[in-house]
Amino acid sequence: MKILRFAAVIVILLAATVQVSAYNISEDWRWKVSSFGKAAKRGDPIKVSWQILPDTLKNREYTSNNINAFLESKFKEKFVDMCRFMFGRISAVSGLDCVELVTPKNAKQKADIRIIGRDLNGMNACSDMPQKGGTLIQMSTVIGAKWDHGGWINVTMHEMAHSVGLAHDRIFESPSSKDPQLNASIVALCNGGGPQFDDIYALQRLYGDKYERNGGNDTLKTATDLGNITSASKSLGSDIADSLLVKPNTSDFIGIDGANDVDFFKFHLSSKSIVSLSVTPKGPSYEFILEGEKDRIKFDAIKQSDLFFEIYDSLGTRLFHVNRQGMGKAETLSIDLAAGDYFVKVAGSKDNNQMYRLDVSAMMIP
Ligand SMILES: [Ca+2]
Ligand SMILES: [Ca+2]
Ligand SMILES: [Ca+2]
Ligand SMILES: [Zn+2]
Repeated sequence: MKILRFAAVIVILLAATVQVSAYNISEDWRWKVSSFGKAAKRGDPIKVSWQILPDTLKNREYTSNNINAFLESKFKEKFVDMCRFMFGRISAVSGLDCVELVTPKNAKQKADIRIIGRDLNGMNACSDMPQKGGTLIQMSTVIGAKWDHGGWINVTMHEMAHSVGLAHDRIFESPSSKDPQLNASIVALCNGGGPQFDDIYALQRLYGDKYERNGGNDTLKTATDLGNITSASKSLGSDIADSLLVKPNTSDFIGIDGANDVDFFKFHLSSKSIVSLSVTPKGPSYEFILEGEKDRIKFDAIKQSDLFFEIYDSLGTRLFHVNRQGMGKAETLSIDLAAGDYFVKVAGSKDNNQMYRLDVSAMMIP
């Protein structure tokens, strides 16, 4: 992990507005335009492409790129696998869909996120924040020659996080806090781990949860379908834990990403039932320091926005409005419903990202 200490360098100055939240992101550092289209508002999903830029393609003012030649002599396959893993994880846990640009040999097309290698004059690695025209992740093939594969993974994953809009903060009581010099929580446990809680939280604030893709679930008509509900509880958001640590095989993370997000879910009852619903704010609490600041800030992920939910029938008539509890507390409801289709709407009170878990189950009434 020591290598990361020196890798915490980004090209764009972090002088923009800093937010008091347990991550360091800004509206200005979001992918708003890519080769696939536009994301008008914060919380909108977007697709971006990435590639390890062929050595024959130069980029911007940099005349050299030797990443492929360098990797051939080191661990090319493993490196490509790691890039796929990391961008795959970002895509699995947020509305940002990162797809690999695969081009025929000698093609000149460039991806939105491009990884190159060159001599960085003493710097280990750096990345731009998201910007129109593409983002460059630059790895030093001179210093990198001394690293093992683990070192490369750490540094590259960290820069990848920058390339999608995450900046530095420093978290306490977290796996990354073992190294007090590690002034970057992004992708804390990089050794094969991928994005951690605060990374995912930030990614969803910028690009929404994965259900915001393909038109999203902000309306009754586009509700996320939960299918037929039985006595076996159906849950969404089941991977959001009380810990900052996120395992690489988990992807069930949802949230109300701010004032312009509501989440609609549709469910079906095949017979008259007692239906139990709950919406529970989820996530850990911890302390962090923003880059360049001194004061610790307390962050409680379950107290970011007071959630409520509503039930609608198949015609869109509101049947119940449930908001008995305040910030940080679960809302629950148990009701008799006839067979048919229903909708649940989840929303929050503040323009903050509030991750939550939704549980729905039904007991048939004989
Ligand atoms: Ca959402
Ligand atoms: Ca939504
Ligand atoms: Ca509430
Ligand atoms: Zn960095």
